[in-house]
Amino acid sequence: MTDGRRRPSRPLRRALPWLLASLLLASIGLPSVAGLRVVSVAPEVGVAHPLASSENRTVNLTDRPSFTPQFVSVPAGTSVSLHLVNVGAYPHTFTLSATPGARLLPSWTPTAVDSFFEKNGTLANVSLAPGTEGWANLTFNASEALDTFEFASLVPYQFQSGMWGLVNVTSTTPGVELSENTTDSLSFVPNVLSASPAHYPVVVAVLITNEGNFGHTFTIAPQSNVTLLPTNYSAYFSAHPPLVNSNIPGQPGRTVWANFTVFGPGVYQYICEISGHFANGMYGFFYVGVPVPAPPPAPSTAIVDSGVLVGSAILLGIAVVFAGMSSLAGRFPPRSNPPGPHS
Ligand SMILES: [Cu+2]
Repeated sequence: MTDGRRRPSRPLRRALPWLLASLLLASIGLPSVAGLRVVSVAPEVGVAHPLASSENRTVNLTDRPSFTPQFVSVPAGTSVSLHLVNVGAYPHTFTLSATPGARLLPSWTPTAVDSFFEKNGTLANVSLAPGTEGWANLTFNASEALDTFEFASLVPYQFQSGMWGLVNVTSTTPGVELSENTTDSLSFVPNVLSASPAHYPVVVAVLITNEGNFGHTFTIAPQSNVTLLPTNYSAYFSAHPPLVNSNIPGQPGRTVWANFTVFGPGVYQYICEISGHFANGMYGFFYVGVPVPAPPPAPSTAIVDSGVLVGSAILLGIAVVFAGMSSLAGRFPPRSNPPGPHS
């Protein structure tokens, strides 16, 4: 039996291609295992909460330079104290315009910004040395509902570098009230809204402020837990009319109320229908009566995450089984030869 003599060298040779193929499979599989992990919603900029009267808010003044949060909602008819914290190493100011709807232009020089406030007045003007804190106590009466007031830092060139924000005064209508902003960088700020209504249906009012020159829409899906794509939203909204489709005129400081009714809890996606805006990331999610997912974890220092490890372990296990099977295959007794002509 010549076959019998060769057999001992065969198992490894037979196993090798299986092993290589399995490793290849594993290498193809790893990225797809990683890809299966659901990426959470677009980068979280902020969470708007249902407004509560006399709620105090903290606004951080940073060296980026920026105000965080940049947009603050204050209900009309109440007093709100803004807790101002300079978290940076440079001085900053929180200087709030007294003129509703007025916008500072980024092209203005520091002198022009100063003279605007000198001429038109301020609702608050707090200078903060590095590491210090202060308060701005604000009261808006009912007639100021829907007004928007800009704040900025008067330290030269901080406003021009982006250190500004808006106080959005919302109405006192019952129900859930939220505020939202649209930007020329084609985004909703924040892109995550949340509310925990006590009952359904619930009337929701979103005060939308356009900070830029581009027009936008606030168009929200009527069904919860539907994820729209730039390629299918038109067809979707044709079949399922949006809860609301508000046009936000392209003018800095313009405000529009989007009022709609939500009939049950869930996650409702909203988008801008202006051509190309959704595809550029202009969308957000409204979490109604369900928890907002935790923001994506900070990048891990681990080289691979646990999901990838599990996936590769499974695929390597398959590789070992294949290798083992193929090496054993050679050890099974050969099928009995067909009877020879001489037997
Ligand atoms: Cu848009």
